[in-house]
Amino acid sequence: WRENVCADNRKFPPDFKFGIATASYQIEGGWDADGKGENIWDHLTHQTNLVKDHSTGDITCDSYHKSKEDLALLKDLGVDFYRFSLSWARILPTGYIDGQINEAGIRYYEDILSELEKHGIEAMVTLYHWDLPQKLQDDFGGVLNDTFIDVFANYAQLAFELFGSRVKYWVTFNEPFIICQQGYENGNKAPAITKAPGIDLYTCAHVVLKAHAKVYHIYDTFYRKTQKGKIGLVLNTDWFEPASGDPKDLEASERQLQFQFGWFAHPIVYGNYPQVMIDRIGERSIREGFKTSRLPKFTNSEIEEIKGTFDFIGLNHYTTTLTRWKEDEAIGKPESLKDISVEVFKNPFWEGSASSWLKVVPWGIRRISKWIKDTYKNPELIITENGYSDVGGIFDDSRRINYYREYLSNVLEAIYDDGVNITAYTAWSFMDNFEWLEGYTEKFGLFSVNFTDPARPRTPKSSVNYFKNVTKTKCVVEQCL
Ligand code: PNW
Repeated sequence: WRENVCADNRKFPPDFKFGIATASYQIEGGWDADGKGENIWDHLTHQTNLVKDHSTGDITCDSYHKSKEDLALLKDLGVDFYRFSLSWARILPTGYIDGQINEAGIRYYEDILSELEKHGIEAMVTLYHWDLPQKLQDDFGGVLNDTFIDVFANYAQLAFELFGSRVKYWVTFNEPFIICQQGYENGNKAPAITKAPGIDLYTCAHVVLKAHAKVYHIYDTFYRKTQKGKIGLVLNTDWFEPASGDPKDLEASERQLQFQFGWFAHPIVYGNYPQVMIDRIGERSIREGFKTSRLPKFTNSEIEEIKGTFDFIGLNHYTTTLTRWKEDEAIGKPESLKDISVEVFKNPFWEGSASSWLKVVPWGIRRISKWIKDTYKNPELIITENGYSDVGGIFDDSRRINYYREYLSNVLEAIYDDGVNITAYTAWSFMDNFEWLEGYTEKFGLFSVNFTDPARPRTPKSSVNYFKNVTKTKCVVEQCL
């Protein structure tokens, strides 16, 4: 079948784009350099023992001081675009627009954008990849408070003003599911507040969705015409494969997808949460003794405001999980997993990676893409992250090459055989970096970084050559050269 994939008509379309991704806290370092403010990840890594190897992002890849060098490597990779995020507290140290504006931070991003422009690489900029200014967390509880909406909108508008003429794609939030579910339910991400399971995560999502919509409209109304970019939201999900052909397992798979992807996709496409979430959370809340649903309600005008707020949907996809129907959980202390009530597990035969959750299941990316096409009226879909982790120190990373080849080949099938409107693909990640609570124990980079050397030298792994061939030939197998 590989020859097949290699045939001319199986190349990616001529206007299909390839990019590679990073996030500010994971690569920049310079955590307090030149006036940058503290953010919730600085706070978590300095004040808690939650990171596995007790590491921090204080220096990490030191990209704050090495961006010229990094941009040269990007140029050499041949990517069409670079996906990176802005460190909010580097631009606005307190998070507020009426606080101090940090010129050094602005210059840092301006330099990156001019280098990209010089090299003919487009910019995809994420406004929020999890590093909230700590002051906003302290002052009003961050994303749990409606105050966040205007504060975020002011920051976003500043970013449009400063950088928008050179940004082709804007992303408001990276993975609201993770922000809310891990930040406020299981404690796997900052601010790791787990006081109100089954409640806070839904409040968080409600605020994030309203903030997203507000910023979409600001861009749409004031900047789109002159800046000519696109703006969207990045959502993460596994493909959830039914464990059997039993209709109940199909129902479980669909419910799991609705509670994860639909939680955010349904509002931005149709204006409100998926009915299955409204029904199940509402009903359980009442039985638990709440007066109203733990899932907040949008007003009619909010529904109108949120509906249609995307030019593209970004998909971060890494792996697949099996789902099996199970009996609804007994009523007790609220918990979001009880709201879903689906059994999830992995096939033990699937190839693993350095991340316990990441199994190599290439056909999953084709199925999730098709599901999104069918469920959300065939939106423009951009794969904003996809990648494979190892433990580091592996330069001949044939497992990673295999992962990319097989996943990309399934993306081709999604495009040509299923008619999914996928316009771009982004590999995670440009270089090894700080993998959140896993610290430096899981490495996703195409470039290796030596974290024990103060100069943080970058070394290409074999996957760099592979990816170069892909960007050059738009084909996933070597024979296309
Ligand atoms: C993404 N999951 O998060 C993030 O956007 C990156 O910052 C991160 O480094 C990368 O994936 C690798 O983990 C994810 O549970 C978090 O399936 C969780 C999952 C997937 C992606």
